[in-house]
Amino acid sequence: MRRVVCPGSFDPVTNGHLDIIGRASRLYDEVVVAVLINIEKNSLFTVEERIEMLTAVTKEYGNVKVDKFHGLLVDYCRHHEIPAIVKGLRAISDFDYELQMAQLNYRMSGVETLFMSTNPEYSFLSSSRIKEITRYGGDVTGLVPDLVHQLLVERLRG
Ligand code: COD
Repeated sequence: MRRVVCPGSFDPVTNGHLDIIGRASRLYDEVVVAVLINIEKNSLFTVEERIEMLTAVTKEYGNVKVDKFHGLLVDYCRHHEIPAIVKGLRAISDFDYELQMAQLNYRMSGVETLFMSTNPEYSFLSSSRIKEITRYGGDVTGLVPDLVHQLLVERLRG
């Protein structure tokens, strides 16, 4: 069975993330979406809330599993015998950061990283911008799944 991991913070999941997850799910038998547990980062949603959202919005793909991890991603991959990571690339700025991480991950473990170019419709999207726009009353319809939109409005505008 061919498996790949799609890691991230997903705070919250956007349509840009979903596009990469959906495309990966057509190439692999199973995609494991792995949410990083990062106690140093001030997150809007808890890891469990993010897992719930991801589980709901990836249900239709049929071969996507959602999990969490802490520590090094390659340790998670080794433990679960997943040979590859898939990442989306939005811009050159992503490339600089992602290339370094991909090379270090390969050096540490032999786990490969595959890059998928972002869908131009979502190339400007990030979870941080989505939170900022929602916080100040802007409309993010069409940029995040409807369920996420609703939860964002509840959390940020009370
Ligand atoms: N279009 C396409 N792809 C996108 C978009 C978009 N609009 N937005 C995000 N993505 C993709 C990117 O590939 C990104 O890598 C991924 O989705 C997740 O994005 P975020 O913002 O939710 O998550 P990040 O960037 O905070 O996640 C970073 C990781 C958790 C993957 C990374 O920090 C990690 O692996 N940490 C564990 C510690 C470790 O192993 N470090 C490496 C040492 S070399």
